[in-house]
Amino acid sequence: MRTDTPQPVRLVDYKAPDFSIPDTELDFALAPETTRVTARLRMERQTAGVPLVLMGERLKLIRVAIDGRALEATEYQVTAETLTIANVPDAFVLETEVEINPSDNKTLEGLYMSSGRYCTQCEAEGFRKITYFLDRPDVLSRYRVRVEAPKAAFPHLLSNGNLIETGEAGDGRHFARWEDPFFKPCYLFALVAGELDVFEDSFTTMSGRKVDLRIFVDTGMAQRAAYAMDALKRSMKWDEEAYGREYDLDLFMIVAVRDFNFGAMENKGLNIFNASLLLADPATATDLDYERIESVVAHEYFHNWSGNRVTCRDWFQLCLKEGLTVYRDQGFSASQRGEATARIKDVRALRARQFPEDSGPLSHPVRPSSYVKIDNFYTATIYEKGAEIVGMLRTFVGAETYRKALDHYFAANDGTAATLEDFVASFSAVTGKDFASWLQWYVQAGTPRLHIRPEYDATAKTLTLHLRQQTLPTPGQPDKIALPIPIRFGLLTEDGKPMPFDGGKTEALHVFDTETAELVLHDVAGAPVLSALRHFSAPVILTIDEPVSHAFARVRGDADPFNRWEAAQGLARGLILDAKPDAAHVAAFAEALDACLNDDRLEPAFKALILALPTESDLAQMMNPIDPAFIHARRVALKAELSQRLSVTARTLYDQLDPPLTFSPDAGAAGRRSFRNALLDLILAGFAHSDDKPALTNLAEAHFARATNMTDMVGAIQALMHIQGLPYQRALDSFYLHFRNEPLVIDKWFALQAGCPHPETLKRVESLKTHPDFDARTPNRWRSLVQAFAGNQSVFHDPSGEGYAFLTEQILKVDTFNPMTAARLVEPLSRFRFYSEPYTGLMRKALETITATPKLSKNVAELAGKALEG
Ligand code: B3K
Ligand code: ZN
Repeated sequence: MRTDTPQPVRLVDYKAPDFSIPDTELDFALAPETTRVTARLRMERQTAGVPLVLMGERLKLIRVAIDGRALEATEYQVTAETLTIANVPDAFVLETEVEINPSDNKTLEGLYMSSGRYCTQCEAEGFRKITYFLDRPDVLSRYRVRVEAPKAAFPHLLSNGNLIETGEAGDGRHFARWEDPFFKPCYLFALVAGELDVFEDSFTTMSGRKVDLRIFVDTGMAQRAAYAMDALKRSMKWDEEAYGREYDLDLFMIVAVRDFNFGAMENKGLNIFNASLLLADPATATDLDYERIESVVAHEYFHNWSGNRVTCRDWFQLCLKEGLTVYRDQGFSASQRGEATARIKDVRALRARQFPEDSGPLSHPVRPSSYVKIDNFYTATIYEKGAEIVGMLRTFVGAETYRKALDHYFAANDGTAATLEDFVASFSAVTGKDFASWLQWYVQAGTPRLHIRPEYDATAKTLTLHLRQQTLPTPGQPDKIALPIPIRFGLLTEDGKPMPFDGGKTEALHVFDTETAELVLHDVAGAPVLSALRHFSAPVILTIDEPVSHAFARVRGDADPFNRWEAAQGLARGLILDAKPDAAHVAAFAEALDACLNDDRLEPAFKALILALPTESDLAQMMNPIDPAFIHARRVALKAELSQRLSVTARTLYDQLDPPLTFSPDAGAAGRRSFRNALLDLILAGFAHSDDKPALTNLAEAHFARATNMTDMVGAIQALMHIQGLPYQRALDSFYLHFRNEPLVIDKWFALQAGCPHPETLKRVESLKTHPDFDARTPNRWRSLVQAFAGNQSVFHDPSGEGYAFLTEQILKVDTFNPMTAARLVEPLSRFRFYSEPYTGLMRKALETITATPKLSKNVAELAGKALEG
């Protein structure tokens, strides 16, 4: 076990900065191993009598001067993480010159090289790897940047803001000067230099200003940026209409890079993207890729206001920008792709990632109170639960008031580093109400459980809803309080028709904010079916005391499509987790699905969603202790049974859905493809019990052979997973041969195999790690194998423990050079206490192996340590 446990940073210790830096001038003389960075910082003292302490890591200090006077070595002190100057005036210019080595920087933080280009990643604390600075988000500065590099190899020299000047610098070198007129924290600084192709367009803002839009990509790939550009223009328009937010510079640039620790980054005027979230064409990108590109392009663009113009006072307020921006991008996606399906997908993601996090040892509030490495807190809780809180506030105040509150927030905090209190205060300002209880959603960790017991009184024609909420203790928070839970609800008859209440209402909203309460509804003509938490109006775990027939009624006809889907998921969960489910219920469930599949009023995208059974990790959350093998076997069995019962419908609909000749990435066409692939998967799920296996094999192979886009290819390979053996292998080999020069597609090839829920996968993954195309130093490639494997429940949780050993080995390997990426994969081991034996003991052992490793990074040590503490 490590003994040098690093001290956590605590929210209660927050102190405003001792110095401000109104102006920052940076000069980069780029060289792969010896880049020189000269910084001239105009600084002003804010606290009397304190030394100047700047952050800096992995920097070779060449010189330091104050107001033009070079300091003697005795006048300053350098440690591995700081530069301290004991005596500085109240206002001065600090000049430092440092040397850094971008080509040796495999952490992919600070300035590093990717495919022969320079690029940067500064959020959260990467700027300190570029130069000495007050690397904290509440130090806002105006940047002027000069970049110089050899012209032939680095024709494009990019940074934030507006391009002021370019010119020759002698010896085949050239330079560019950039100026960003907006004050920004250093985490939004960016620089890119290299050879790139550019896809150009423009956008005219609502006030008539023309903005040049440029997306820079690998040479030869410009056309693959067309969809991202289209998404960008739609995002710009939507943000003007939905939030009144206009873009503020004359130029907006995006650069796609291959080596990136996560999805994308919102640097002011110069977003940097992981190429996997930017490049798309039908042959190489799936519909899911298109959907993600659209949402991430929007997300990073929306940050220009929620994050850049109004930034965070400290990293504890991270969800101020992330939760709000996720909420904004979800609104955009819903507007482009349909409210109901977008909501279902968002909730599915919330449940898959945030709910488990919030019930395990890594549970933390949306505003954490302490951290060791802030990189570990870019979590589903901060992003997705943070977005849910914004959504609840909007549900509570209504759309119009929400818009006023947001207008108020942006106006009141523009150009500042704000807090969650500032955000919530805007709701008070426009409503005159107190929002203190809502702030508790940011402070209290854990997913509230909401229980409803409906009680009908036939004489009084009333329905009483007995409400109860409870949040279980989480690490460091043993006692919980009641939170305001907005419950949107309606009533139905047993055959799924709306049933009015309270003088003719069909839907109402109740904010439940005590531990227990009773809500009485009047004028209820007969015993109703309750449809509660419509549109998933709060991020809680809902249980209703009701007969199973009520869930069937909701599947048949709930006016709220979310609850229709939700009811089907609930029924499926019950049927899977019950070792001997009632045969009549299985038959009724199949019939209910059959009716949905044949209902022409429902969108194909919705049908695909209702057909997808809850995932194994979703089911695991309902089982105590978790037995992954049981869950897998039961889920396979139910799917096989549904395949058999729905075979005629599935085959008829599949045949009717022949793909059109031309490809369109729009939501309608994508929905039809996803439905057709879901039907194929359902048909093939009956393979093991089929008496015509050759026919099913032909069907899947034909789907593969005729696929004209990546979505159908992936759909075919997934269908072939039910068959395994030669047909599966032939498809994989042909896929590899066809795409071997397309790194993003080869990532999919690795991920598909690692995600295959077949026991053979364990062996396959072991051999893939020695495949010539596997490279642990490229995060995309590493994740495609390791993350996909760790998410493959039945295989990862092999009772031999080999899956855990594989993950442990990979985490430790990557931790030696890229701790941020390695730490992201500790989570699958963290919930070991919830599993049955032998899993629980083997997972604990894997964590102990990790924590016992010498020279473990702070990132991995923090998470593995917390997981073991429980
Ligand atoms: N703000 C970045 C995430 C930075 C992660 C740093 N470890 C992208 C985003 O959420 O928009
Ligand atoms: Zn973000």
